[in-house]
Amino acid sequence: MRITALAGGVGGARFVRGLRHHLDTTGHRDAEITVIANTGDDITLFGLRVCPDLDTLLYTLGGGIDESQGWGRADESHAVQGELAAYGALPQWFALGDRDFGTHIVRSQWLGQGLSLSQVTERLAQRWQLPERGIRLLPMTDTPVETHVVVDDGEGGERAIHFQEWWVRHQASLPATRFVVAGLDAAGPAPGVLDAIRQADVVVLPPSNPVVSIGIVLGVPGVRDALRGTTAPVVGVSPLISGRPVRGHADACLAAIGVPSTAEAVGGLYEDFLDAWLVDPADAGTRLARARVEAFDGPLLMSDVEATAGIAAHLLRLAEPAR
Ligand code: GDP
Ligand code: FO1
Ligand code: CA
Repeated sequence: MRITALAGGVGGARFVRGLRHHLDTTGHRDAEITVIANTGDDITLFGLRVCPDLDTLLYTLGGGIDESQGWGRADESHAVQGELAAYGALPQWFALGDRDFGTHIVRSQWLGQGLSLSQVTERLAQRWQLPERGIRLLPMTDTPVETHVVVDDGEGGERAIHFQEWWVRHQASLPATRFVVAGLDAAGPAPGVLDAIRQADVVVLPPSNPVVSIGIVLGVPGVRDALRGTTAPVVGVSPLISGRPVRGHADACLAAIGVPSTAEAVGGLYEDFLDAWLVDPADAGTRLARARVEAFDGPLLMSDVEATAGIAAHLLRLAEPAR
């Protein structure tokens, strides 16, 4: 079985880890998961290319994640960041740990040698033994793209800031009027991305941020058409419960694009290709025009790997009738 997932960072990574666990414990070790990751979060800091969602996927699926934080490395130290601060090097609002720095240094070195982001990601994934675990990690595109947030400057004008500055430094508290993804129009899908959607047996949408994770992947030219055209059922998990994100600021992102913060409205963003939508029991009243909606038989929370595997199992069952 070939399963393709579109993913952001923490929500996407935790879901794929649970999906892998479900497959491995139900006699489907040979099932292959291809993850198409958002790269709109990427940023160049201190001359190094940082890819937060790809790294969260690498560390979570490879066993090196800081579990409580959800991003960054376990057993992390911050000596380099301390040195940078002593020199007054900016920015200081983005926490980069020493182990994590290793990833950014080697990635930047390989990109500088002319490797594509896909090739670099393949090398990083080997270190984390993703292929051995039946997981292929693809960036959505090899073209550098960066999500920017247009915010009110408080004097009747607008300015655009990098998504990370809005999310991390300002905690999404500056009212956003829109998102602009620099480079996306001219970006092509990375090698393997469209085939992974077209040739999948099931396409899954983890409970990733609908605007700045899944929404960005959908903006890569060709991706949305591939989802509309694939013969595979496309099934998704709501990232909202009772109108609130489980973590992060998806509500602020939805407000910026004029979409209500509800499981129903988020499912509606995918209506042109979605076949089934899994929601929390609190959102059992959700209705979508085309997609089948089911409520999970417990809280839709990825509280641990076992609980997440249960959510993944339910989602795969939703894909079955159409398969
Ligand atoms: P990010 O890139 O690190 O922000 O991660 P993603 O975009 O992959 O996922 C973020 C989304 O995951 C947020 O909108 C959360 O509401 C959602 N999320 C996180 N944990 C859970 C959970 O346990 N259950 C559900 N249903 N959604 C979750
Ligand atoms: N998130 C934060 O809230 N604060 C940070 O300082 C921070 C640093 C960071 C460093 C590397 C990395 O891979 C991720 C990091 N994140 C941090 C998480 C991440 O940037 C955001 O949560 C997501 O990009 C939002 O989708
Ligand atoms: Ca992200």
